[in-house]
Amino acid sequence: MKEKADIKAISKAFQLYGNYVEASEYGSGHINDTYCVVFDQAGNRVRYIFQRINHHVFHHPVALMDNISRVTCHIADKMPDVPDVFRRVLKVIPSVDGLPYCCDESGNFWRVYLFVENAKTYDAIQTPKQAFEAARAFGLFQKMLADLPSPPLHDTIPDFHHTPRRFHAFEKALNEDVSNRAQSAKQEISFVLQRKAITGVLIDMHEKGDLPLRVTHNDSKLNNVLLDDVTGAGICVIDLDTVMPGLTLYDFGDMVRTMTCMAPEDEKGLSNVNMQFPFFEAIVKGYLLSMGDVLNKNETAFLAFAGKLITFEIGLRFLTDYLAGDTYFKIHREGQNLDRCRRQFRLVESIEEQEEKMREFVRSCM
Ligand code: ADP
Ligand code: GN1
Ligand code: MG
Repeated sequence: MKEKADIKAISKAFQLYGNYVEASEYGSGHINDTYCVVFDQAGNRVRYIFQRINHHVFHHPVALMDNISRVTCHIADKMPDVPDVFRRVLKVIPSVDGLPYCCDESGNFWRVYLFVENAKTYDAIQTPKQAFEAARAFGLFQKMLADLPSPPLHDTIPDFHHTPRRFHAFEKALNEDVSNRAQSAKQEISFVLQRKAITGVLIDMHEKGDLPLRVTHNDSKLNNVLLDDVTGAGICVIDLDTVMPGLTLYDFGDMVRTMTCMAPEDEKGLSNVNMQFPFFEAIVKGYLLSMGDVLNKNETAFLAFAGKLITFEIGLRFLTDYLAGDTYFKIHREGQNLDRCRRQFRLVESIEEQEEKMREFVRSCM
């Protein structure tokens, strides 16, 4: 059991004005602990996001926060005259020591952001317009970071999207079968083994020089972008822990996974899980609107494939975690990681059924 956080005490370590009012757990992320924290500033209620960084997942929180400071300042510097700049990029609140984080007595790292008001994240996509906006926003995020000065960002999780290494981790978990669960996931295991050949495609192309490393988000799922409550515009990309050198196709792939199917990530009713073409068209259009003039021809030609691969990869990670006894992703009920895996794999099948048509659509946009 994780210890309960004394948010009021933590708040004293940050440059915050006014009086602490209350804190509540917030959001549905699988990794960090997020709180919405209210302060009273001379009669105004102001909200902040406090996050305890999961240091079992991110082993170097100081380097991670260095990345986030650089990335957020770089983007903010591009919008000097935009009045609502800090609704468009996360604003890190410094600690009283002037650092972008603080460390509590138990060795936990904390950070604080301004709360972006009048916008929200969605756990499941509802309309193609949302998909267009979210994809446009992730594309713009990549574009604004294309000229980030050296040195390269730290790798906060090495080999994060190295699918062959993810496959290897799966094989290890399967061989060890510590929770005796392999029996209950036979179909999913055979699904994975049949698709080993696709795991190396993007990495191999990168190694041959056909896909460049750029600054990418690497966790570009729908609920990591805030959509404006009034206009519906993709206003602010969040969850910047994995922003580091990567392939643009990783980001596009996770958009396909989370923005082309209205079923939630852990949907049990698999008949609801389909890749819906109008949503795919919307994310291609939104993403290319931002990044079309930056991408090389391979980065465009493999958009549909990337959707399949990254959906497969994340499903594989859920399956691995299920086999390993649910040690990585937060779960709220037993079997949730297996349900998550099944939903991703059903989506992979649906993409396989439509892949040629998806590729054709992308070609028509080039
Ligand atoms: P995790 O890494 O655990 O996924 P996130 O950084 O994605 O954590 O935050 C979890 C949720 O908190 C997000 O999905 C979003 O709803 C909300 N959130 C995060 N940062 C902000 C912010 N600055 N303003 C408003 N909401 C936020
Ligand atoms: C995690 O932090 P969150 O919930 O936005 C995970 C992603 C997975 C995603 C699946 C650091 O993202 O890689 O794709 O869950 N983040 C990390 O929903 O592992
Ligand atoms: Mg998140």
